[in-house]
Amino acid sequence: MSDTDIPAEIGRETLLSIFGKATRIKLCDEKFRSLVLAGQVSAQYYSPRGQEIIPAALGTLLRPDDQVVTTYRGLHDQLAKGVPLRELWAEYFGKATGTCKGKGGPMHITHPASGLMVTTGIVGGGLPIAAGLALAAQLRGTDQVTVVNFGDGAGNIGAFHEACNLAGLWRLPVVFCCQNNRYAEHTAYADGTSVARIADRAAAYGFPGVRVDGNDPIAMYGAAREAIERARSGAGPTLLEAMTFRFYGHQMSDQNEYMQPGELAAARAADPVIRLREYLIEHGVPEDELAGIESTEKALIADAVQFAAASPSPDLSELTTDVYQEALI
Ligand SMILES: Cc1ncc(C[n+]2csc(CCOP(=O)(O)OP(=O)(O)O)c2C)c(N)n1
Ligand SMILES: [Mg+2]
Repeated sequence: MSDTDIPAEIGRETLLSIFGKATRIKLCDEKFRSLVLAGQVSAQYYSPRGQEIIPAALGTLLRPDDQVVTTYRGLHDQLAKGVPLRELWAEYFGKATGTCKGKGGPMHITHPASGLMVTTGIVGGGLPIAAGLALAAQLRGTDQVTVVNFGDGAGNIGAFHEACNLAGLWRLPVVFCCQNNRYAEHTAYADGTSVARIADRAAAYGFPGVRVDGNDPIAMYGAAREAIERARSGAGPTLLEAMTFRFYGHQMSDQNEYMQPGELAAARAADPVIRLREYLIEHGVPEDELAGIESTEKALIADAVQFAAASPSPDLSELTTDVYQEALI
């Protein structure tokens, strides 16, 4: 086969860009988990391993001035939106050189310069914030798009429904991206959700809902492109339900005993990053080119980890800064 077999609607360069972003996410996740397990970093960490393709596809479509909101399971979304590696790692380490001067940590990454507006630990809390960001863009008359990522469990939170209602009413330029990894903490999707598809809920709010295989880069890219174009053109929101799986449970202490036998092994055997690598090779991309992307990413990550480790912790005097607007104190 040759790269001419890669479907024209995505093309070689876009697929390689998705591979590059997914590789960065996978390698950062592997590095962070190994540092936590070795006791070298102490942090509350929720691995997005297995969910890489969703933000990697979105990230190739979004402009730098578009906006993203994510959750505690957000490393993949932050990296794919382009948060710089050094500042991101420093924030994960709680260092003064981090995106939030070390005062946010992994659960609160914010980097407006790259459009990563909020990371929140409040399940469902990101959706009304994203609706507000989209409303602000609409009022300013820009064509910026806001994407909010959240889990399947968040689809059962009141804030989801309130945000969808207002976004539908005001035709806000927002994409609601539900990363359905089939579990909310230890509760299986069907044990907590009244509908077979979260995407079906969009109909109640008057805009399209689409379920897509979030681990398939070509399908995910196509669905994301349509949703982003809809928002950018002023035609309003989309609820994108991207099906996926998380490889390391809810959090790092998870024993995964609540899952169906064989479910986790099957998901890991279908690793979307490995599958994309194999697809690219089968379609004529030289393995050397992919290995080159991987070794470049490894070197950049090693540099960022070193930078973060060598950076100072925030000074005690920082404790009360950035809490209130200075002029109001
Ligand atoms: C409002 C609120 N309720 C409960 C929690 C505790 N909690 C943290 S993560 C989580 C599960 C959310 O699952 P899902 O939305 O599917 O996201 P995932 O962790 O699978 O990415 C819960 C219940 C919380 N952080 N916030
Ligand atoms: Mg979930």
